[in-house]
Amino acid sequence: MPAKYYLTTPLYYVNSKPHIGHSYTQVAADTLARFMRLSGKEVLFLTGTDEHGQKVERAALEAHQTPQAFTDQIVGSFKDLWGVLSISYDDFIRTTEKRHVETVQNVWKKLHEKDEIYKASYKGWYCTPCETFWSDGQLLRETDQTLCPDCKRSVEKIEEENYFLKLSKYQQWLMGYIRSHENFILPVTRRNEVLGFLENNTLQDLCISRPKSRLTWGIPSPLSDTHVTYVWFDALINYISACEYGRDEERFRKWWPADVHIIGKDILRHHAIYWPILLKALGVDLPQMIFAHGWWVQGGEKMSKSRGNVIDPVQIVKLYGVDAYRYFLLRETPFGSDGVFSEEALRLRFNTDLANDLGNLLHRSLTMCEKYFGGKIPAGVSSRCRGDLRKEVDALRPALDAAISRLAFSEALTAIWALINQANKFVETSAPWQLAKQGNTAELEKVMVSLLEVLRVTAQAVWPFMPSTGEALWAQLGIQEKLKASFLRESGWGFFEKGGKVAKGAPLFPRIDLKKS
Ligand code: ME8
Repeated sequence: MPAKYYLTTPLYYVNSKPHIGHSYTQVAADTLARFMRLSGKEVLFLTGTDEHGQKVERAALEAHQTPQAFTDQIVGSFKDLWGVLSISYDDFIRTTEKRHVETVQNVWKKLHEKDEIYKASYKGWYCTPCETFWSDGQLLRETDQTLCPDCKRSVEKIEEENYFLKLSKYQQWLMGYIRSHENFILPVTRRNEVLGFLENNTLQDLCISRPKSRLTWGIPSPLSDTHVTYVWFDALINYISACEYGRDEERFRKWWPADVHIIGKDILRHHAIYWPILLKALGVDLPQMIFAHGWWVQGGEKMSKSRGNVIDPVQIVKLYGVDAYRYFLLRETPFGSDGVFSEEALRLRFNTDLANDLGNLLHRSLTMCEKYFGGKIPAGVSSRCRGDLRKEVDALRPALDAAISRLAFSEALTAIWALINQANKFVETSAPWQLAKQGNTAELEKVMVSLLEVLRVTAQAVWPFMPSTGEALWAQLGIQEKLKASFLRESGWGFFEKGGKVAKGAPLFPRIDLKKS
């Protein structure tokens, strides 16, 4: 039985179309999923949409549509974009689906049976854009306005009868859990942030319902005819409803706990505080890891539709191609940090890393293979090639494993590019053109096969990040077997022992003329 790997993304609100920020989480999750599949694991990659709540209900109203018709339409734009970006998700869950609605209602009942829920009056504030409750002391006060401390927009005063989850009684337990599980919240700055918050604040119990008099677009509470489920309580449960919690014990045991929830740092509190406590109260294991990545910022602010500073990923992909876009997102900024999206920086990376380094290595190697060997890869040579390049190739896989296990995508790409650049230098230092002139065929063969081994391992290593590029490299090397198969070997070196025949194609990344664009 192969080991399993279960990873999730947030469920995105369907109040508007996706932008670069959403695509960032998807590309990272897709890369991780592909890497795990390449490593032989059985993967469940879950994504989807968060469709209930006040924000979506209002957006539907503004569009003069029913919430269901409105959400059906926006879900399409998410799925279309994931298609454009080659996102290989295994399951797409919508919080309006029957499987999810039933699970949420089941969780309500179980928590009630365990005496983890009670009813009380709620007096406080509500931020609709964030779908978050705030107490008096948490708000930002600016002249005559009362603002949400997260998004700095106006909040509404509310007083409602609601149901609450007993969050506060688990505060000490959660602090102990986070302290004793180093990798539970990553990166470490976010872990410290959560611990700092728990050390300096007393947790309030979590309101988990909204009265129907205020909101109808939600999952009905099985405990009351007059309440629907609070949208965050609804949405978080998707991570267990997708693997059939309470519906199919075997499937649930197979996949849960999740190996990683990938989220943006904006929703850290919900995932690192509410979610673990909800699971603890329910008697279900916690996920292995919650990774909160940074934001793409524009004009000093988080990129978001409501701030009007979004960039449409489709336009970028049209100009530069999907693989260059995916590469840029994961290479430019360490995954835990904020980044500034700039086309200028993308063009530079395109010409330098993709066209000059990778494109050139492929082109010159295959050209030489054609020129000196008529495109035939010399057989029986690979095992005789020793030296630095082989050492680098052997070291790449463990380096990638280490980086990817910490979701350090940029570090992983840096390691791959170190190998590519080493190979480019090797061409200069070994000067195959002189070996050819001297008639030193034995040495020329070794140089040639070494370069092709590097390209072969590069094809596999870049595939999770840039699937079409990995496959194009593979095809140009003339390899018949599936790209996946040999990545599992201890050392990939020796692949071309039997020889082969290259199939040089068009350049993968034709340089962009920076003066023209
Ligand atoms: O919060 N930079 O949905 P949402 C990087 N429905 N990532 C960004 C980003 C940016 N500028 N903007 C958005 C919700 N994201 C809830 C989640 S989960 C059970 C419920 C990404 O549509 C990032 O992953 O507001 C962030 O956490 C997510 O989109 C928020 O999406």
